[in-house]
Amino acid sequence: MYFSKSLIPILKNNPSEAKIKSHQLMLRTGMIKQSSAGIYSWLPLGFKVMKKIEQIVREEQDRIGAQEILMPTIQSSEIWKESGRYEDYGEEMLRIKDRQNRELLYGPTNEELITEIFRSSIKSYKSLPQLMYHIQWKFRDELRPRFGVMRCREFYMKDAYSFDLTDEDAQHSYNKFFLSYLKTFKRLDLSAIPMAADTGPIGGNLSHEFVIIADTGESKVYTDRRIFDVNNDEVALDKKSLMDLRKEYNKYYAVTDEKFNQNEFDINVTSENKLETKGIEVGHIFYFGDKYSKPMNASVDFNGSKEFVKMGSYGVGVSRLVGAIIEAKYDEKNEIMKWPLAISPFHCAILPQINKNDKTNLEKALNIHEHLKSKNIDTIIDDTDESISSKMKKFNLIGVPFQIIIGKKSEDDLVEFKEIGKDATKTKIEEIYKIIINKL
Ligand code: 5CA
Repeated sequence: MYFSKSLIPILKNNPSEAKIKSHQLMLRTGMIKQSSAGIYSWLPLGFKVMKKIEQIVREEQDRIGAQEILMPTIQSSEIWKESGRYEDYGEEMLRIKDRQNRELLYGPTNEELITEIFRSSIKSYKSLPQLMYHIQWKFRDELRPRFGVMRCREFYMKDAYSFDLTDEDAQHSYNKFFLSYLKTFKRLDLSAIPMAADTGPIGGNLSHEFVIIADTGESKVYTDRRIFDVNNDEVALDKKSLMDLRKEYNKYYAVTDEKFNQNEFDINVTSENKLETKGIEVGHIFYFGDKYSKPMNASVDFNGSKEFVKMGSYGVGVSRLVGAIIEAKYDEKNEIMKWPLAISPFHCAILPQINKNDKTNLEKALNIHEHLKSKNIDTIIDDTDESISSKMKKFNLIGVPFQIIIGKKSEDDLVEFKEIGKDATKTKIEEIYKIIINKL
């Protein structure tokens, strides 16, 4: 792919309306473009990153046996009236009327719709548990949309739902998602801490937010520092039973603002382990029993009696994660974005110095590009006539992990090769292929 032919509208300076790093960088590198307040178009660079995140989220849902479906963005008000949330949800819900004057809404979440699907499809306890998820746009008419993709009105979310016969089975499903979230965030190279949280408009009395510590976060959190050691313990993730894993986390105080209690904090955490800070909520899981199944009459037959199913719901902010990863990984001092390799917009950038009358560098770049493409390495050639140093600056800002520089100093099969954030070294092209393939 040629940079000159791609839709990557880079801005010279940080846009003044953006207050936090991720918002600035996403606008500056042309990842997104605002369409109206809290609503964005995703341009190729941003869209690629989001799709890669989405795929990792999807794989980890599939791994625990959740079934992927796709529900619509537009829902009927009827089911929301059944659950009682049509009034409760208030002004955050975007309400629409069709030409027959029927009340519709743009879904802010999907508990009602999935319950409706469940009750009309599943009749026997023998079909439980049922775990379903979808990845779909949501709309919440936030009072103050801000910080770019962090608090939008339209945003992309993975939401999953579990249906079980008993409370105990439902807790097991909750724990499966708990573990699956830890694995998902680990693959994204993030340390997201599960914190006891308020359930808000979703309801229920058990809930965890998964929070990345960051100054620019909107959630205030209070925790025992030792919980970070649990999060970094790979063995715990792989070996512990689900219940043991939950217990491991439960040993340490970690709560969001609404659950905070100074007395409990003082009793449970020594002063050197206390951490009061801010974070970004990238996921949120809920257990709410029969809050929806009872009013909506979603039950199964169990040995002749009718049992309302026990439900939970599990969200990941897929579009928010793009911004959250920037907040966590951006190197402010050197203006370098360090995407984890698995989700970087390109694996490799080839930066040839373009001379008017001599096509040698460009041809060399093309040959390398063809070879990398044949190995499924996602590569872009910057064929513009900018100087090498400005090309390098640009690709540091975008955050492409490997860069091949074909400048004056390049001889036949020797070019400058650098990994982002490190110095360039003269390297044989064959050697470069090996290094990149090894790291992927
Ligand atoms: N139905 C439940 C779980 S599926 C639910 O909607 N949970 S939620 O309200 O907590 O949202 C899930 C995740 O979506 C949040 O953890 C957050 O990462 C993301 N999210 C929520 N609101 C916004 C918003 N306005 N902009 C961007 N992302 C958001």
